[in-house]
Amino acid sequence: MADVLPVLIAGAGGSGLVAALILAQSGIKIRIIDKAEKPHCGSRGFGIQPRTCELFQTLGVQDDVEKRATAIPTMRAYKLPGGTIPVKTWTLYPETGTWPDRPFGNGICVSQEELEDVMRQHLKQYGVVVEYGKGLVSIEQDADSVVSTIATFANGKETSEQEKIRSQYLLGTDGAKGVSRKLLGLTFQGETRDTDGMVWGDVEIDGLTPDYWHVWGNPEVFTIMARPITPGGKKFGIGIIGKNFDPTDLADEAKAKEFITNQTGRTDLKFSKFSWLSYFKPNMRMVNKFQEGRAFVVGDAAHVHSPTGAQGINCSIQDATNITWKLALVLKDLASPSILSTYNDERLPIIAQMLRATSQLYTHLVATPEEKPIEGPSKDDDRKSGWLRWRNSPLQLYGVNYRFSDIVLEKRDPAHVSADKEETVARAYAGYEASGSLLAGDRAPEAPGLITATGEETCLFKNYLKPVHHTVMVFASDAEGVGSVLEQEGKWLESVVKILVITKKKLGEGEMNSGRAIFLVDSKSHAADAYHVEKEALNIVVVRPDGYVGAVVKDAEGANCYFRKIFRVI
Ligand SMILES: Cc1cc2nc3c(=O)[nH]c(=O)nc-3n(C[C@H](O)[C@H](O)[C@H](O)COP(=O)(O)OP(=O)(O)OC[C@H]3O[C@@H](n4cnc5c(N)ncnc54)[C@H](O)[C@@H]3O)c2cc1C
Ligand SMILES: *[C@@H]1O[C@H](CO)[C@@H](O)[C@H](O)[C@H]1NC(C)=O
Ligand SMILES: *[C@@H]1O[C@H](CO)[C@@H](O)[C@H](O)[C@H]1NC(C)=O
Ligand SMILES: *[C@H]1O[C@H](CO)[C@@H](O)[C@H](O)[C@H]1NC(C)=O
Repeated sequence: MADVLPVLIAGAGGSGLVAALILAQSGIKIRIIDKAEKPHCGSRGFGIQPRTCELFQTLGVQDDVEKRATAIPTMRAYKLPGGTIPVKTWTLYPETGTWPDRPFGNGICVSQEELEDVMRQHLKQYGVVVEYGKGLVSIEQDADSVVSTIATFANGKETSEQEKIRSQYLLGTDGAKGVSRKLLGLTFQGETRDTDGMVWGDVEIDGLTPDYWHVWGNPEVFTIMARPITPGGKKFGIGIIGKNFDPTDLADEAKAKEFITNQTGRTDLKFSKFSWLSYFKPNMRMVNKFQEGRAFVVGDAAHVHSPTGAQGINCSIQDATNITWKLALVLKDLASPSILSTYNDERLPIIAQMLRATSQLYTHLVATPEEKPIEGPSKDDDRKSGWLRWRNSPLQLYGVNYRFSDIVLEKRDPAHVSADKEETVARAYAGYEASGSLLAGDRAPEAPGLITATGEETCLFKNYLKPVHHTVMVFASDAEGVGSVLEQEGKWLESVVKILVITKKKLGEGEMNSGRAIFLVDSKSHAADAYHVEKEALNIVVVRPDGYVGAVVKDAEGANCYFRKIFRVI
């Protein structure tokens, strides 16, 4: 198998690039191809959920993403006809603050073309370059490998030039229109709104202030939107969203401009050339399974949703983080290939529930006649959400959890573990917000205010929780507790398990007996609070590479017990 590539990634959109980056960071050799001859342009999926920002931070790309990001603009709707008198000004999301354990507030906007560029820049540091103009055309599998046939594409057409790539695993990240799903024989069921359609595009507009996300609506027919892309600039992302109205012919520059001018009455607006313009049919579909043999589908290749709720990128990136850490362990022969099936088990219920939530939002995207925009804020109006207000907190994805998963272990709070698996699966997406509990399977929260041995202040996401290793966090009140755990550290493979010892007070020099643990003082108690650590007790929280709590246990043997679920040998 020496000449066999470990992983081939087919498709270099958001999912493929994130998967590539995590695998590259894990030291796994990959190739990533894309049928397109050059990177796609267009803002497309521009809304990034705060949970995604957290994952970007652990990936080490968040600082670069932020440089190209803007805040989600305030929305403003105008009276028709006329189109200039504001009738309502509001925010898309109810203002959410930031907390020590949730450092990112309301999410950000970044054009997908920018986001993908950041990922490509980071990949380059690992010597990985996207191979453009190479499309997957067929897949054959045997027990040990996948053979993918790759065709060279030129001028948008498949040429007769082909290459066969043998790999141990294949990730199909080729998007909604990709072929991997079909080649693997997966079904793609759900709903298409046949009577509806949308047109999206990026264009410079003279005469429109970049201070708002502008909205003109004709109830029950369409909504026209213009979202400022660059602060203080002229570039806008425009959308024409129909309801029982399918604007197929409007994916044409002249027609789109004419329609917008006609319908908004804003004859004063001057449009320049569109840098991107595309027709889009609202689809809400998902595959029946995420894995076939040694091939996996990830991102839009596995599920497409209405753009409402901006879950596409967010969920795609979660898929990618989910499968990659497991693949990396298997390829290093540290975990059994059977762990790969948990990708399907863990993602399927979450995506199914997310689809239901975004479909519901979609229904509310175009205002109904009773929901005519009214002056000023009104609670009732917001609840109906007809005017693009997203109140559904699960959209922020904090609730996504794997409490139901067979590969998590909860030993601290067994009373809270529901014996009813169906019930826990049903809450995989919405979660347990406000239940005041933190159990194995939940999102691992952030904790700032940690002081290193050399006195620097630090936090978990930036420096410690990474997509390339498990993190064992040992919370102890005394040196004895710490010692009892660190005696076992030799069992946890250093390359894929990091150890943090988090104490209230600094331990003495002679009490820090470890060749590898990092000792941190929880100066403001944020870590103890976020992880629900009781003062006197020994608590061990194991965080998975994907940023979820794998285990909450009371002693080192508990941690061993968890690791036996993951690793071949411990
Ligand atoms: C108009 C529009 C607006 C959207 N708005 C939002 C939003 O606000 N928020 C949000 O989260 N999401 C939004 N989305 C969805 C978002 O763009 C997708 O969820 C996201 O791009 C999924 O990433 P992906 O990597 O799975 O797929 P894609 O980004 O589609 O990438 C797939 C890649 O695979 C390549 N490919 C295709 N076939 C092959 C092949 N045979 N071999 C090799 N490569 C292939 C393609 O060229 C492409 O580069 C929007 C999408 C559209 C179209
Ligand atoms: C991700 O979530 C944010 C909201 O938190 C949303 O605005 C954004 O559109 C989503 N992104 C995508 C690509 O769906
Ligand atoms: C714009 O309005 C004019 C005049 O009513 C009409 O002829 C034209 O078809 C309209 N264009 C579009 C794209 O709706
Ligand atoms: C899989 O892993 C990712 C990130 O590591 C996480 O965000 C996601 O929620 C996990 N689970 C599911 C079902 O996506």
